[in-house]
Amino acid sequence: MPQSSILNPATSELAQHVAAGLRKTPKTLSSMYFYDDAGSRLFQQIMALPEYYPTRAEAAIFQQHGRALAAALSPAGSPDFSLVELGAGDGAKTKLLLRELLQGNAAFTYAPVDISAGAMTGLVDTLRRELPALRVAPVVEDYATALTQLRTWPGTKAVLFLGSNIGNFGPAERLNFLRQLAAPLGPADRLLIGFDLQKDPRRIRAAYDDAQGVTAAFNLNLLTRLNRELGADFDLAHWQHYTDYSPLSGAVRSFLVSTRAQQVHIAALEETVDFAAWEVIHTENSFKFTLPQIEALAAEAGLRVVTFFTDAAGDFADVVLAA
Ligand code: AVJ
Repeated sequence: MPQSSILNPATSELAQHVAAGLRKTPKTLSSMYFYDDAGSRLFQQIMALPEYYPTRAEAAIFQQHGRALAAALSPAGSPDFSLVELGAGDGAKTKLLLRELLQGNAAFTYAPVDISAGAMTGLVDTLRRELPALRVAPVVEDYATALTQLRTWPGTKAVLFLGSNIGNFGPAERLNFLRQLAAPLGPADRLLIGFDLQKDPRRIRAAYDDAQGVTAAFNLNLLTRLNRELGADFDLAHWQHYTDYSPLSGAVRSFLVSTRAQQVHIAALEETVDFAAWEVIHTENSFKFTLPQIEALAAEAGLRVVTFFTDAAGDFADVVLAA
């Protein structure tokens, strides 16, 4: 019997996404699907690259302003406080914050949400070892499902969305997402959102096209995933990673480029897709922001900026928001 993609809901969601995305002009796939276990591991490698500054810049903010951040997030004397982190990944930066919070609030729970089960297992294991006193309630879900859970979340909460994950949304989706995050917030609840800031366009571009080719492997891994999970036959020898940055739109755009005319068969879709020579699949947007843009976005989403934290170099901002 052929491996069934219809019976696995996650795969069938991927199948539907790919069918719709490859019918668009330009062909488009969501960066959400980068994060299978291999993709999550490649992203860990990206975070350690010399060119990929956002992770280090945000870690610098947490190191420098950890105490103030913890204070801005956790209201004094709240008995059942939880820290919900959307897209927790390896949680490396968050650990700095967790340590601060543990010192001040004994009864708090850390609820990391991540789409990758592998990343989550790794995170829970390290937390058990490094912060044995911490209460951890892991959630393996995508953002949309996690947002639904926030509506009925008990107690006071701070919701973290770090690492400039928000940069993956286009303007309309971003506003919609923030409004959804804002809706379940009580007066003591807080949001902490990490925004990568606009800077030297060459530095930004280099962060998404590193010399070692790890980002290329990360982007191309999406095709490997489609080969495995949807029975596609993408030949990786005829695809390349390409990225550009526009200082006007603030968007880094990543593409998979078909280096020759080719056909790809996707068994799970019972479809053959034509690619012209140099045709692209648009796989990711990574938007970069200015502080005034962040203020305007917060206002539009009905949120109040409590505090802006930036690193000394002004590369990155972590913004505490309240309803
Ligand atoms: C995880 C979405 C923050 O856009 O910078 C890194 C993903 N893509 N290199 C980003 C990514 C290519 C990353 N985020």
